[in-house]
Amino acid sequence: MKSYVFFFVIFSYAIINSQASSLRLFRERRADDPNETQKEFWKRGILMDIYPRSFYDSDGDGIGDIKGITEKSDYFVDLGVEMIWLNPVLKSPMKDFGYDISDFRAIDPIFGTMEDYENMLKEMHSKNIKVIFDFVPNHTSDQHEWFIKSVQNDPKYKDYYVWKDPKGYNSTGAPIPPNNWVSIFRFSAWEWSEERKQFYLHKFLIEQPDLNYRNPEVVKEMNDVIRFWLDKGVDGFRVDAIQNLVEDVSFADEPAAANSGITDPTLEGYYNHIYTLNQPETIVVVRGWHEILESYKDRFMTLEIYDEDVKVIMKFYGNETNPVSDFPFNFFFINKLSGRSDVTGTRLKSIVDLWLDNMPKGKWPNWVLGNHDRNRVSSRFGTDLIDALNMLVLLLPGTGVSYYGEEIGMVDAVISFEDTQDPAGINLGPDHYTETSRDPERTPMQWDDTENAGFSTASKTWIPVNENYRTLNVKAQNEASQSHIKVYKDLAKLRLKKTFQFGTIEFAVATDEVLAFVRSYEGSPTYLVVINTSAEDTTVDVQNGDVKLPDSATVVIRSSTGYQRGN
Ligand SMILES: *[C@@H]1O[C@H](CO)[C@@H](O)[C@H](O)[C@H]1NC(C)=O
Ligand SMILES: *[C@@H]1O[C@H](CO)[C@@H](O)[C@H](O)[C@H]1NC(C)=O
Ligand SMILES: *[C@@H]1O[C@H](CO)[C@@H](O)[C@H](O)[C@H]1NC(C)=O
Ligand SMILES: *[C@@H]1O[C@H](CO)[C@@H](O)[C@H](O)[C@H]1NC(C)=O
Ligand SMILES: CC(=O)N[C@H]1CO[C@H](CO)[C@@H](O)[C@@H]1O
Ligand SMILES: [Ca+2]
Ligand SMILES: [Ca+2]
Repeated sequence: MKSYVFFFVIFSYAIINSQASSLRLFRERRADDPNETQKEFWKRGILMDIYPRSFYDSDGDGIGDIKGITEKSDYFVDLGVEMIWLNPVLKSPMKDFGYDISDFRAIDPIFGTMEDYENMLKEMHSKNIKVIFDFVPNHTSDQHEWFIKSVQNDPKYKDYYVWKDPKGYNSTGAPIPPNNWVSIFRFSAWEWSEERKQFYLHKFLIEQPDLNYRNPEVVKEMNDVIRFWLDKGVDGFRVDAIQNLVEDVSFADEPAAANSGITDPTLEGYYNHIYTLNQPETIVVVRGWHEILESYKDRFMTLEIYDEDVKVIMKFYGNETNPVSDFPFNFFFINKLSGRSDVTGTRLKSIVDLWLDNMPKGKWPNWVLGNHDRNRVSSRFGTDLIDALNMLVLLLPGTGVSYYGEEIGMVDAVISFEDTQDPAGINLGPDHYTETSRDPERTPMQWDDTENAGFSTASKTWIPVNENYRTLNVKAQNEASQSHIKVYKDLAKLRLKKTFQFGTIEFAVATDEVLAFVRSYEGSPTYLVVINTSAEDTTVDVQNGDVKLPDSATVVIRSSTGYQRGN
């Protein structure tokens, strides 16, 4: 395959005429920070999503753990990553790998103990690394004490979950679910409880009953969980699956989606989820959580929320007087780019514009390329684009978000059905599991070329290590003269400069072949970022675009792949 070249150029102290036409932040110069250092840590750093099962196994049982993450704290320092977000490590029967929580205040023994967690916090904080906690409010495990008591109709807990009577009984006397809602993991979202003689709602697995946020007691319980972890010293929350939080009170059937192309009504994608997704009440609950955070010093909250409509997402920022979160994750690079051919300068620019033009005044953007639910960036867009896409998310104005392993360009592994662990894959059976299984992007971190990629000393890891680890690993890339990890580290350093922290963005060129943008900040060097999205050799005149540029410049970073024609 041919490779791409990505120039990254600095113009010494050049002042570029601002073409800013919009009044939005980042379209124009900011003068509100006399000390020129970000007050909020979450604006400064890179946020890295760490999948604890796969990061580092400290005790040789084949599963990554909290001590393992602590042992690797220097890795984050070396990379320049200042915030880590751990996927859930709480007590769980692990039907959905920690997203089914049976105790919101206890660490699962697979991952370690509360003491391990506290030690990790201490260690990370001593190295100026913030720890973001994964808060999973949409449901609990069916093994949670609240659910067990709810099934028994315990007066305190009976309305903690979403219970409904059957619509009726069929001719053989079996109860019929209250409506046609389906689970994200397929089939009815309602499960019958023989004991209580009612159905409960589960938007995910049967073992993950949905909490009832219309019950003020539930809201209070979850607020207490948030306070518990803030008191422990976590620096913030990434809140899981916000879109599923509250359901419409009508409990009406959902209509089929127009043009979904899906004909199987047991599948989630068949429906238009007008009664189960992003209901207006959700925002009220989320705002309540943010208020709790505000009563602590220096904490952060981001939301996992999916919606096609940018306006729906933007509501989750709130406004200057009524914040809802620090930012909802920006998944548009994920949702609007389905493969290599979608990655063009024009498309990338339109996605950046979509966010910046719709973001409420005074808010802070963020950029996400991948996470534990999405195929690896290399596998979606091509291994040659890794450096370019890391440049994009780390050098645009705002917080850059990375999934562990993207700094070395890890790729999806091929996992057999027998080795598959993810219920989202297993539920579809051996013929279709690859369509939804999230295991390929969750394989162990590739540290070096020793057994199990240096991840674990076990004879078998919880999912197989990607076979390419012998050549693709941290050690090899640190030793190479040029590599993805080296580019990543350089980018991490560069993004701390004033120009990237506070500067404006202007697009110099956006064509099918190239995206070039300029970051500038008065009194600081101006930078030009040029990303080659072409499949062929292309000549581009960056000075002929919309931004006036000086005649000479110096290359400060370029991609590790591709040709090296001069400086
Ligand atoms: C700038 O930083 C100094 C030292 O930290 C602090 O005392 C001062 O209040 C800051 N000024 C502003 C305007 O934030
Ligand atoms: C009644 O419902 C049960 C459980 O869903 C199902 O197994 C059975 O086939 C249904 N019977 C009829 C006659 O629809
Ligand atoms: C901010 O949001 C609150 C709550 O939605 C609303 O009442 C208020 O009018 C908004 N303020 C502005 C300036 O838009
Ligand atoms: C852009 O990438 C293509 C595809 O790999 C390559 O052929 C071309 O030489 C690159 N152009 C530049 C200017 O690096
Ligand atoms: C978007 C989404 O589904 N997020 C999470 C919500 O909870 C389920 C079940 O626990 C997880 O599997 C998802 O990753
Ligand atoms: Ca372990
Ligand atoms: Ca719900």
